[in-house]
Amino acid sequence: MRDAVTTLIKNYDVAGRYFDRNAIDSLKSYFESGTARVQAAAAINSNAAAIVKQAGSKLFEELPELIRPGGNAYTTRRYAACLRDMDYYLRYATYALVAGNTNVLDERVLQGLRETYNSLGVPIGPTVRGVQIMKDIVKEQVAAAGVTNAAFVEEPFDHITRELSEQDV
Ligand SMILES: CCC1=C(C)/C(=C/C2=NC(=C\c3[nH]c(/C=C4\NC(=O)[C@H](C)[C@H]4CC)c(C)c3CCC(=O)O)/C(CCC(=O)O)=C2C)NC1=O
Repeated sequence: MRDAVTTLIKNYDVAGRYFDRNAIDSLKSYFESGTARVQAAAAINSNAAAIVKQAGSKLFEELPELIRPGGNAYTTRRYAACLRDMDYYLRYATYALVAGNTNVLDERVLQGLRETYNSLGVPIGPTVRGVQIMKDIVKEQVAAAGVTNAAFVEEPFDHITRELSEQDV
C-alpha cells in the first residue's frame, strides 16, 4: 500500500535520482493540502452512516427496479450487501484521500471486483451511479464542514468509477 510520498520516493529511487523540481512541487502540494485532507476525512467519518444511507436512498429512488423482485438489491440480504459495498467504497475513499494516492483502492477494493460482480450479476452501471451520488453528498458535507479547496475529494470516487467501468480488452 502506497501514499503520495512513498510513491514518489519509489519512482525516484528506481531511477537513482535526487528529487527534482517536479518532485518538490508535488511534495509541496501534497503537504499543503494535508490539513484539508485530514479535515475532509474527519467530516466524512463523523457522517459516514448517514452518507451511505442517503446515497442508497437516492440510488433506489432513481433506479427503483434494483429493489423490485428480479432486481439485484432485492431481498433484505442483498439490499444490505449493496449498502455494505457503498460503505466499503466510502471508507476506502477516505483512506485514499488522506494518502493522496489511489493505490489502497486498487489493492484492497478494486482488484477482482468486476469479476466478482459479473459472476453475481451485480450491475456495474448502477453501482457506478451509486458511487457518483455518494461523491456529490461527500462534496456537500466537506464544504459544509468549512473545508475549502477540496477538489481532491473527487479523486478517489472518480478512480473507483473509472476502474469499475473499464471495459475488458
Ligand atoms: C473491501 C472490499 C470489498 C468489496 C468492494 C466487496 C464487494 C462485494 N460485494 C458483494 C456482493 C453484493 N454486492 C451488491 C451490490 C449492489 N447490488 C445492486 O443492485 C447495487 C447496484 C449494488 C449496491 C450499490 C449486492 C446486492 C451483493 C450480493 C449479491 C448476491 O449475493 O447475490 C460480494 C460478494 C460476497 C458478499 O456478498 O459479501 C463482494 C465480495 N467485498 C469486499 O471485501
